[in-house]
Amino acid sequence: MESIKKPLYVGCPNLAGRGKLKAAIDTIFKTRRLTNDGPYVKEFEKQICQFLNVPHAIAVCNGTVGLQILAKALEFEQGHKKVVVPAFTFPATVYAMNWIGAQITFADINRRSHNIDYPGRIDPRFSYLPTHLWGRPCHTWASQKIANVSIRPAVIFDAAHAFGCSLNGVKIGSFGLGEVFSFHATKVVNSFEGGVITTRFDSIADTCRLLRNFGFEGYDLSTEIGTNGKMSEIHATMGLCSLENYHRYVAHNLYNYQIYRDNLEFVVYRFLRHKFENTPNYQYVVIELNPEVRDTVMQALWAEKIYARRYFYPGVHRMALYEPLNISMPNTSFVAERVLVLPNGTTVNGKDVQRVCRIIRKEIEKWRKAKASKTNPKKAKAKEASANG
Ligand code: T4K
Repeated sequence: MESIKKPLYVGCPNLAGRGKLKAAIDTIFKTRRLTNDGPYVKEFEKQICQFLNVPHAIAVCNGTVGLQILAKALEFEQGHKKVVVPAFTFPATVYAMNWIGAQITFADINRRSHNIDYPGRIDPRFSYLPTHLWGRPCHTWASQKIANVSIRPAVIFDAAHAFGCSLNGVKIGSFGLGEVFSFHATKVVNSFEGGVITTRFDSIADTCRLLRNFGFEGYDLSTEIGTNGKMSEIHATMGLCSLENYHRYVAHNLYNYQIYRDNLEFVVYRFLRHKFENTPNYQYVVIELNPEVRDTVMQALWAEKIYARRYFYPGVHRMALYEPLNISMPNTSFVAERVLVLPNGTTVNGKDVQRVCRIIRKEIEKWRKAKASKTNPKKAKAKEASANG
């Protein structure tokens, strides 16, 4: 029976800990401590440090502002540096850099990893901001040992998708000069809205804390042109409830991912796999389809209220701001024409996944048959006749 159509979304929020959240709201009402580095934010930061095994976590109002603060702390906006960003990412990666006045240089991605390749020798005139797309680590970038804070060119990571993921046993969060996670509603851990900057370096953490709060040192003296990037107490409370349930969320995601993989791996153009040893969070289930059929599959899913997404079509270099530059990113275009992200998370169960897979398989089968009958109509007819007995 496929008549009851429960809508399925990519990124429907994982929710848990309602009782705890209510109790925390009572405390917040009692103490009237709503924001400005309050006790829930401090506790959230402490737990993130423990979870990611990183010495500094600076909670912020969202991932985009987190990227701006971290890049500003490293002076990416100074004219002498250009920042290299992937063309295939959520626009926030790139816009955050533009917003602070950094000069953008797009890099194309690798078709297999969907991340930007390490160029072998990095150019001292640039800073670099790779994204760990879909939570899959930027392997070689992250493996570069950065021993001290004065190392340039600066490499920081957009880790918005990668909370809890690791590379060769090291949790993402301590690579490069710093990394930024998103706790947006759609992420594996959410704080309604929110994000966190993590770094191994004391001086970077200190500057980020200053920039997060208008540059204030103490009550009166502001020493940096900062912004308001603070996380509120209620957001931190939600983050704590989410974090407590992280392993349950990931187990649920993994269960669904395996059903997707069993049903689709040999049907679709490509099923993006995660390396189990990199402790993925499985929040994003990503397939690639032949461009002739990708949008047809998506439409068939949407007709059944299954809101699969073409993230991050058509690539940031094709967004209105950059379109006139006519930049060619062949791998980004190749992948953007094929990718479809499928619903996952705690609101999606195994039966839902089976339903999604059935629709995808059916549409692909239809497309293959139509194609075969176009190229060799006689053979296709004979095949159909023998299949029908
Ligand atoms: N870097 C990367 C690589 C990122 O992917 C992102 C954010 C960032 C940086 C920036 O981090 P933040 O500043 O956001 O912390 C969504 C999110 O808004 C965005 O945070 C996220 N990436 C991006 C991948 O996805 P949309 O415009 O696609 O979201 P939307 O509203 O269509 O939501 C997706 C689906 O989730 C909907 O179909 C319904 C469901 N949903 C969504 C929300 C917000 C719910 O069921 N409930 C909800 O409250 O951008």
